[in-house]
Amino acid sequence: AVANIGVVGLAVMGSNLARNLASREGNTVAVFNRSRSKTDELLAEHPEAEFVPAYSYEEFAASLAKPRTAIIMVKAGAGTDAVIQALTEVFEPGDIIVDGGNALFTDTIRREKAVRETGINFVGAGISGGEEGALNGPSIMPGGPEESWVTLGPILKSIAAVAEGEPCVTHIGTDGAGHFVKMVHNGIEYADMQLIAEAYDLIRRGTGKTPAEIADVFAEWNKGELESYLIEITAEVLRQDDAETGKPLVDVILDQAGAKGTGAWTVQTALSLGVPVSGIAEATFARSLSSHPEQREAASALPGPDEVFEVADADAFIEDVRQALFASKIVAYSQGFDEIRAGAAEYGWNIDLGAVSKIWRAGCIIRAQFLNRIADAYAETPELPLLMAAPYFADALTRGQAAWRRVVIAATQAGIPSPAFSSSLAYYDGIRAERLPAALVQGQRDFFGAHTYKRIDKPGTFHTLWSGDRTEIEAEDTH
Ligand code: NBP
Repeated sequence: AVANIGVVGLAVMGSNLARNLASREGNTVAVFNRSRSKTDELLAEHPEAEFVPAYSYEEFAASLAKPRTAIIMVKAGAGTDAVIQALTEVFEPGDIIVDGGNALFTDTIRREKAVRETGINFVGAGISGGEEGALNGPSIMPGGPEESWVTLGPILKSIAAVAEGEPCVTHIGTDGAGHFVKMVHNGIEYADMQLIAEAYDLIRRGTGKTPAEIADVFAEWNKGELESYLIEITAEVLRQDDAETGKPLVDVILDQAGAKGTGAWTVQTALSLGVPVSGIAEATFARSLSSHPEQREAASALPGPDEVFEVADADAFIEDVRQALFASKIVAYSQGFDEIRAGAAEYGWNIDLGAVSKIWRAGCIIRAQFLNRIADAYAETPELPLLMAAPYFADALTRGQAAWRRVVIAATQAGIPSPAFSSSLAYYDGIRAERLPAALVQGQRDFFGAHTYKRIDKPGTFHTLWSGDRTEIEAEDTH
């Protein structure tokens, strides 16, 4: 037993993670893959790394020092269950099994409970950053039992991305907390990407600028408060020309966005928790809408506005769009953190929201300076009820709201879809409203279903006898 850490599953993510681990001082990495060929390929292609290859689960277990620690990087779902089953047969109490795949957090809760029965520790860890991150330093979101963190912490810290001297990994909470937070990270990523795409579309259609010219706009924005990896790569994509046609690449890419499901999970979970993540939901739906060519064809004859959209002052419009983008982004992140807060309350996780924002500063797709401001807000007020109401964000929204409204009005009048911009603004106006028409909805519910209502002027629960003499009675609370 010579290895201190093992990796099971040597496809692109697993082999890159194994190479990352092997490159760090003090690690000896055992590797195993179901089919032998991937293990042999990894060994042949990377003779510089000192791997300890295993060709059976028994050999793999024997090569690991105790407590044995293994990271699973296989296709999420049945593959993960099969590997967990096999490892629990060859591991012993006190050993640690880490699932680094993209598991649904409820599966992780289920697996943790089952593995715990054997005395083995099970840790579901969200790993973000794709292939490149796995190799050079991902953002890692581990859940699982606290005691596993003693062994696992130093290993994960050794391979994680580093932001301002701090490794992008922290113990998120017990059982499924890590995969939950990774899921919401991906949801926020959907919203951020959709917002950027809407900004590009509005600028292009409003000013007639070419994609390469808009790339310059994004590169400029990347120097300010919007600075982020996603803004940076947007400029790169917009600047790219297609080798075959000479056209901007963005004009030859089919406009149907794919998805692997984590955005949908984020929205489904938010619906169950009763958390309005409208920006993430609209971003997820926007991808679905784009991917129905037959419906888009059927709708293509429906009319839009008659006037041609052309802004009078391109520079002023671009600045408005920048402010609308920043304001909408604040809403998206605020909603995402609200979902994590609600998830933690529901599942009993003690999640440090400031620490979460810090481990997203490097290694993952939504990395940005902006996350420091989120960490500051939670450092100042750990029990912050709503992130966007914290001073830094409230200031930005106060500065940006007029521009935000102008952009949403312009988009609406021009018939340019901006679901994420406009839904974020609707959320902003809803959450800040002194009074909402929810009062009328309660009245309707009481009318047709005797669902009762509360009053603003006295405690208790009430029902109006709608089908009788319409007097009000005190009622049992059926909200
Ligand atoms: P894949 O998701 O393509 O999975 C392939 C691996 O799973 C192979 O090693 C395969 O072994 C193994 N496997 C399967 Br399939 N069924 C198995 C079973 N029943 N028993 C044992 N091994 C089994 O690999 P990936 O793209 O490297 O991703 C790995 C994980 O990381 C996934 O959960 C993914 O969602 C997650 N992730 C991926 C990315 C990314 O950018 N790709 C980013 C973040 C997270 P074989 O060689 O014998 O077929």
